[in-house]
Amino acid sequence: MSQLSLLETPPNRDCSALPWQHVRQYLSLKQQQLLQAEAAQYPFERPTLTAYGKQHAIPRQQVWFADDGCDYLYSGLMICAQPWPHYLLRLRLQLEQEFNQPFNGVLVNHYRDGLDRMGWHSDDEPEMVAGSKVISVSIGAERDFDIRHKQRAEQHRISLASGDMLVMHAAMQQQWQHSLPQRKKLRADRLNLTFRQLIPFYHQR
Ligand SMILES: O=C(O)CCC(=O)C(=O)O
Repeated sequence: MSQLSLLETPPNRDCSALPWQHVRQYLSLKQQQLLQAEAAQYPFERPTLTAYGKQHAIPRQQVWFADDGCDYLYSGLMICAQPWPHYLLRLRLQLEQEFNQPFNGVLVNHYRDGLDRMGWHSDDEPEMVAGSKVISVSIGAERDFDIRHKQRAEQHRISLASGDMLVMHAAMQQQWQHSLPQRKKLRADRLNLTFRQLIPFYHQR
């Protein structure tokens, strides 16, 4: 555990000033079931990354669904866009109405159990539209989601349960990093969908 204060609900401060919002139970049970069943057919991969001269497969499975021209350079890897599956497309349309923002890509991460994880990062790739929100939706096992400030010693923990949504405003990616820590005893799996707005054909320009 780091020396930083880990705050479930930050006491004595105006939470509305934080650039994220946790919306519990945003998805209906039916939506969760339909998306979970659909995900059984998603073409998940575990791409290999090179770190400190060593190659290793990422500690989770992932797939990127997006419009034509919205390939994504993520952690140094070019991920080609797959066509939108039915229920994911329906959720995209729902979110576009809700937030009045286009979401032309979604990264789906599948954490097979508590050993699967994601390290500290910000969703700040140059092909993402400046000022756009990233919407995260979780299905399956409840997992901790950690957020730390890039400059000051401030850290928060949110517990994301099945059906929850996390709205990440643009300032979150500029000033904060996030991660999904390992939970060694957890046996259940979890899906996370992050809907993003990319500049189309960014990598073909
Ligand atoms: O699984 C999560 O909740 C985190 C996903 C994430 O950080 C990302 O897709 O960039």
